[in-house]
Amino acid sequence: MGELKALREAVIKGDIAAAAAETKSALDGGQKPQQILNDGLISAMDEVGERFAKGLIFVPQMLRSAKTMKECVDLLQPYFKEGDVTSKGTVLIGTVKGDLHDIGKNLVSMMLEGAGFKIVDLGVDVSPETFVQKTREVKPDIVGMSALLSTTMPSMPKTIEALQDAGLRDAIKIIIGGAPVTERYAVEIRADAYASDAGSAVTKAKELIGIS
Ligand code: B12
Repeated sequence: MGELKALREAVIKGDIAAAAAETKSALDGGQKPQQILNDGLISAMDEVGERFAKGLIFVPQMLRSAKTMKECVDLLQPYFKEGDVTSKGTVLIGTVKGDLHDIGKNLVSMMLEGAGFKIVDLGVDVSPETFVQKTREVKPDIVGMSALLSTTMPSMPKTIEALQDAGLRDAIKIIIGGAPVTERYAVEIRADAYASDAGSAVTKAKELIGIS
């Protein structure tokens, strides 16, 4: 547990070298990757968010912590593969228009991939038009949308509407997530599912395509 405290602090400080070393040492010490992720990395980003909200740190520090987290997640990635990785279906995923946060989306993608889904990642700031165009092209089973800002959440219903107008809505399942997003919001905008974290995103995605 000592390593996780040190890892948390290194991520908050944005000290990439120290955080990578702590991640490796936690893995070598037998800590579960899921625990390192939740209690070390995600918990550190929550603290970073709180410090930012209080005006104690600013965007550059937040960005530095994000980069640090990414390096550590890369070290954990090989541990998140499930045994059977035959393709379970395709997920088209992106962070909605106006929103540049991608750590959560990338984690969800990584876990889904580890569980056997094929991922087509559209990146960040994805417009409803791009979601429509790529849905037409890729023909995914599931479309996933991420939003971290309350101001970009309305891009989700706009995207769903655009998919509906394009006649694509009935051929796909839609799952949404991101810190300000809720189950209730998912119901309100008629998404098919909501998940609060990457682990439950996998469970929900399997349910959506009937392989739970
Ligand atoms: C890192 C960070 C940044 C980085 C992002 C770097 C990157 N590459 O992503 C940078 C510095 C760029 C940034 C910028 C800004 N940020 Co910022 N940021 C954060 C911070 C600290 C952490 C986010 C994060 O990565 N969390 C860790 C991940 C693992 O968690 P997560 O994203 O929630 O994802 C999990 C779940 O939500 C879910 N999930 C996520 N996506 C999806 C998708 C699907 C389909 C599913 C099923 C599930 C799912 O699963 C994930 C894994 O478990 C948060 C604080 C916070 N606690 O959220 C603020 C925060 C989100 N930012 C905030 C703000 C205000 C901004 C800025 C406007 C600041 C500014 N003045 O410029 C800009 C906006 C830029 C833009 N247009 O997007 C506010 C938002 C307030 C609000 N409610 O709207 C927050 C909450 C900070 C705060 N407390 O004030 N930010």
